[in-house]
Amino acid sequence: MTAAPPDVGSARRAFPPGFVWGTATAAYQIEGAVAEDGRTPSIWDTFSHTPGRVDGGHTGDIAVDHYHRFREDVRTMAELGLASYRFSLSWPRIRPGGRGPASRRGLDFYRRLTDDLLAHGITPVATLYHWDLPQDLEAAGGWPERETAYRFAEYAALAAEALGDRVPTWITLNEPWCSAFLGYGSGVHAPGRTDPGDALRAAHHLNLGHGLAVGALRAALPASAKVAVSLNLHVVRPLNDRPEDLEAARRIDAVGNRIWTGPMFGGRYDEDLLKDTAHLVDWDELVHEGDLTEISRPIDLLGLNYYNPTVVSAAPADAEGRPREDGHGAGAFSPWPGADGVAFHRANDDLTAMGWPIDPTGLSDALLDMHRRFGLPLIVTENGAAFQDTVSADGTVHDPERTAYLRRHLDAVADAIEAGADVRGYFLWSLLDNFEWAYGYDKRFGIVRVDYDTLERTPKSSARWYSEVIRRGGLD
Ligand code: IFM
Repeated sequence: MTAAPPDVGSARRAFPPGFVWGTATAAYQIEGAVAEDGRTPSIWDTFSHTPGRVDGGHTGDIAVDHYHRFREDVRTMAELGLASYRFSLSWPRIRPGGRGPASRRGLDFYRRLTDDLLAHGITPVATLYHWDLPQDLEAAGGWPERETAYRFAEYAALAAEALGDRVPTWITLNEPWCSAFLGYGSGVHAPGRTDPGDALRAAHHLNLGHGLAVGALRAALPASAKVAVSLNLHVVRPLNDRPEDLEAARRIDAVGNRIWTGPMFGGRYDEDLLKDTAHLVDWDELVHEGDLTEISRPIDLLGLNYYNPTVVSAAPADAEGRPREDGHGAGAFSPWPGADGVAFHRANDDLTAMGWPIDPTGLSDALLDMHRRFGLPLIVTENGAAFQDTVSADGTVHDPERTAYLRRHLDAVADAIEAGADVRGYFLWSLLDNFEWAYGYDKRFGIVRVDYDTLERTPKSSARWYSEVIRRGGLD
């Protein structure tokens, strides 16, 4: 597939000049090669090898073998006309065991990858932490321990010193809500712990790690480098405007959103959040003097990952009948510490293969809300959908549902831009079908299909559609 010469501006709904079109992936989901070149296990290696944790017993051992096939993947991106590629660096590959010196062999992989991207005119965007904490650091207590934040900042410095000459945009954390609350609260993600106090401690140390890493990145990177964070801010909507439903929405907004944006952009944890969770954690002991200053170091861009809105109400008194579905796996333990009386509802019945309701208005609402509240340039660092793809007899994959999803969400981004939000780019999740965490390989988010027997890649019709959007600079 060869991309036609750019014809930017010819689209009926054109995006601003310079708008960055990209795709996104993450190391554990695609790389494989988990024991190669000195890489040590991460919490996801341990978790996926624990029976019963991941559907089908799937692991990231091979994933889609991007470690060995990255040149083919970069070539595909170039053929699609992508301007940028967001990938994550594997902490246990770059700093095996999470401590000590950087691994030259680990860094060399990312040097080869970024050199190849640049040679094809694709700008690399590196995420430092997409959930693969070195298992040795988990053994020492993991994110609920303060020390982990310091180790993270050291790793950030090592990565930036080695790759800062070729990576212009750095993202500290991807979706820290998932790391803290799915990893240590509901336990449906690695490391699979279920203690609400630990989940809150993890949240603060992820925030601290972010702030310390911003400092480390600024010290190591050229002044022109951009530093960002990717948050999966929840677009929280009350089911009704009953006061108790508004109160449910407030609680979820506090522990889903403001627990990150409060300290990062305001240098504080909001009083209502502290009150909701005071029975679970001693905040005075947890937050040391100077932490909030550290966490609120200015960043250049705010990344939003958006998939669906979160509709909530007060739970009915009869807890048996209370809907528990919140789109993150219905485990026995809640990923929402301090929000016990809250019930979750589907926004509608138009669902992706994840069971997530399709509602693009959430994306425009979130972008505008962030624009108004924080005034920072924004990027959509993830958006996309899993569907049950079928391969035709001639080997092609026609995925009109994914194309429709993408079209509607890009329209929503254009709406937000028109209404004044400063949105600089869109990174489609995901380039390739890949390891979808606790769901294993059955949920396919890629615009490029991967045959898991042969690892052969086939761009789906959505990839060709996206390529055309890029070529025209917008939507028709
Ligand atoms: O696959 C994940 C990604 O790793 C983080 N954001 C959501 C995606 C889809 O679940």
